Amino acid sequence: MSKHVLYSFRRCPYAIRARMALAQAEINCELRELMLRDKPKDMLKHSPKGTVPVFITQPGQVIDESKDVMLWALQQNDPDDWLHDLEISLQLIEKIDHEFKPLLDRYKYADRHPEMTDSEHRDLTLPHIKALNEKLERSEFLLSNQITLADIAVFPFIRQYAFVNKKWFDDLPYTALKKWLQHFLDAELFHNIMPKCRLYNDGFSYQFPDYVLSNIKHSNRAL
Ligand SMILES: N[C@@H](CCC(=O)N[C@@H](CS)C(=O)NCC(=O)O)C(=O)O
Repeated sequence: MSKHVLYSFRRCPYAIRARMALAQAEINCELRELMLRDKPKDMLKHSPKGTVPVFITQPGQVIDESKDVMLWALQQNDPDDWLHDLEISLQLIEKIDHEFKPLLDRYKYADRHPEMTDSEHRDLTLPHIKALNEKLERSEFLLSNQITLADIAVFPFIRQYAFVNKKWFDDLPYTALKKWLQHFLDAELFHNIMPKCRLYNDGFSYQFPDYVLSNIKHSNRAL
């Protein structure tokens, strides 16, 4: 392969955290935007499990877990030392990915889980939200006054959570968490990785992180 390749879906929180780490590390790659209902065949050939993000390094190593893409990127270049307190970051990410995320999905898609009411689903998420807020009352970011991998990995999920019902979220008494979320929503890094993209399956890809559009003229090409 002539350059690194990233298969991504703009709104996916896992893909957002991967793009933020790749941009922070100034890793250049070809970004291939997809729709989850129409995944590129060449992505599935490399990663049959069919989740995004999928990152393929220039020598051809397939990295198809968002946390691993973040780690790979920051191990190449970590200008602001996001990898400090790595063990604690990884523990928090584990908790968010495996405990909070399933509850977030149930809250977001409560109609698919009629065994409980919307507000009962939402109530189950609150201990996690409260715990994050308590951390952020102690320091500016989740682990300290410096950004770590944990902040970048967790932020896209809290963003998703907040926007399920923004009015309700804004009325929560968790001021520290809301301030932290706003910090990342306003960050240049976040804005830089969120442009709307045309689809790889329609023949387009982008130079990342600059988002220069290139027309690749063919879709589903073999890598
Ligand atoms: N553990 C994976 C999870 C990635 C994931 O589940 N991504 C979602 C999109 S947000 C996905 O690709 N789902 C597959 C589908 O809906 O077909 C990671 O961290 O990369």
